[in-house]
Amino acid sequence: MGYRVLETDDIPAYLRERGHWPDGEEITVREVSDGNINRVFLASNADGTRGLALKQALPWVRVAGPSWPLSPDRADAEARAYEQVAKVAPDKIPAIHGYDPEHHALVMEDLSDLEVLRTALNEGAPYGPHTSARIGEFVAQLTFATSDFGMSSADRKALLAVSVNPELCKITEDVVLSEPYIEHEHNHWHEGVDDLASEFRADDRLRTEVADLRHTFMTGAQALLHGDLHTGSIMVGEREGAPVVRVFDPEFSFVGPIGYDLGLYWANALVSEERARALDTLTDHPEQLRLSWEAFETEFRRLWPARVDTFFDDAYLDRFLRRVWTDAVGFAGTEIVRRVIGFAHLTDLTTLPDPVAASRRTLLLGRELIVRRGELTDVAAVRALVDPLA
Ligand code: SR1
Ligand code: MG
Repeated sequence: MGYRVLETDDIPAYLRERGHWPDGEEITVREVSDGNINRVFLASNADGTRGLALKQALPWVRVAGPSWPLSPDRADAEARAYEQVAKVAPDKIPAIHGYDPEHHALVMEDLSDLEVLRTALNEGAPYGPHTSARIGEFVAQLTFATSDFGMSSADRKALLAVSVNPELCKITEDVVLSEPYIEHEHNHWHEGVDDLASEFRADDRLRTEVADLRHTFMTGAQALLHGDLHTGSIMVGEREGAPVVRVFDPEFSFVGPIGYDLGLYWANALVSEERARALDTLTDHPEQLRLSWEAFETEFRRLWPARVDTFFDDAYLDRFLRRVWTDAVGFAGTEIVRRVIGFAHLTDLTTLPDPVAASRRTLLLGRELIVRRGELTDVAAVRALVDPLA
């Protein structure tokens, strides 16, 4: 394996050795691994006044085990992404205390006073007053700074070179952007959507549109992305009476099309909407598209006058943002589809007493977003699509 995989009992000594914890103070550690890929531990002292999170990359996909090997170097991509975000949006990520490339381990702020956005939404909570606006700003701040608008041409080429993340990009190219549309052993689905899964695999128009989005993902090197910006990569809560939003887990980060980050957020909001409809609870989810897009666009336009290359004129900005929008709508569709008939499903749907009706609506919505993205030119058009599917 080439490096030490840390177990719960190893963490206290590891944190002390690396200077993250004072000698002599007791440490309690618990494993809280929840995502598909890595392990996460939380360490705290006896009275809870000190806490840290440690995330380590295993040499395989955690939920699949050694049968799905994956280089732990992905942790380097995550550490690099945090470094970039820290320059432009430090208030929207956890504080990073150190990265250990030898053990592929990140030590960072313990966010356990906050809640994973997906968990909160699944419990019927609202998004919180500024969550989607912060997410839109996050995407604008990170992507403007790392685009050809925010960096010199030479600096951008250097960023592109160090930010390649081939293994994790390949996972997205496979599990998000092709496997759900072909026969593949990774795919699984509820028998209640059997017919739709077959239809999607036989739908040539859908396949060509997904191929187009996939190629945009592979070639559209617009800016550094988070790369996996779903509601399980966002923590929300309150500190000192003020709302707090933190984005984490940027291990899929690479230089790609900006619409991918927005699209993932939108897709997960729209899946939450289907859950809410099934349970007859809050349905403020489609509104999150408007809130995040408006914040993204406002922030990107605010930053625009500082662009380093003024050959890009204001009319080009309008065109660029329209492209980002259309890409985002299409990528939202692909994220929705893969979460129902691909490898990694969402608890939003799987924990419903009867997931079939919501899953069917979700799949149909995903297909519409993909194939009709060119005509869905604003939030109202997407909203209008959500309702008639009821
Ligand atoms: C094999 S990894 C499956 C999914 O988990 C991650 O969170 C990404 O969303 C990836 O697509
Ligand atoms: Mg993740």
